[in-house]
Amino acid sequence: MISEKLLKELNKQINYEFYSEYLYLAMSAYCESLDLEGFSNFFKVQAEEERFHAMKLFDYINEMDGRVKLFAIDEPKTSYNSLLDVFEKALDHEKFVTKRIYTLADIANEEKEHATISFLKWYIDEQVEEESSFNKLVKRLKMIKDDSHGTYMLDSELSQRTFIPPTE
Ligand code: OFO
Repeated sequence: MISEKLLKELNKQINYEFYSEYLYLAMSAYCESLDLEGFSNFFKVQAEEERFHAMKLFDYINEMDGRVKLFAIDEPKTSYNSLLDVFEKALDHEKFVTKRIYTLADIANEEKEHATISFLKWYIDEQVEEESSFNKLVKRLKMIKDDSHGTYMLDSELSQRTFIPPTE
């Protein structure tokens, strides 16, 4: 059984993950508005990943005999100044989520809640990957700047991304 304090934060995290799904769908729609289908695809797949993160928490709370609470999802930002702006905002968002996961891990540690400490390890590792992936794309977009050829090359690369549900 998870403590009330930890349960409250885990439920809040479900909301943050669904918000992330929404935010990345908004970013996908922005890229679509620029006719950049590869970038749009990248964010659609990212949104699917976020849904997976939310549902993994949902299932964990149920498994631990806790009560899942779903809160209203905030409206995501829908307009951006450029592709670089989108990716910089996405990277900032991932840094925020990493801090949230660390807060959860701190509470689980304080409460010596070993099952949740073990469960959160997956999210800690996942955040390393998420930040790294956005960081690399921010750097590439800075190199590309206004070069349309470079933009279309990256668009074509990102069109190949598919959602593969993690097995563990
Ligand atoms: Fe759920 O990792 Fe991104 O936000």
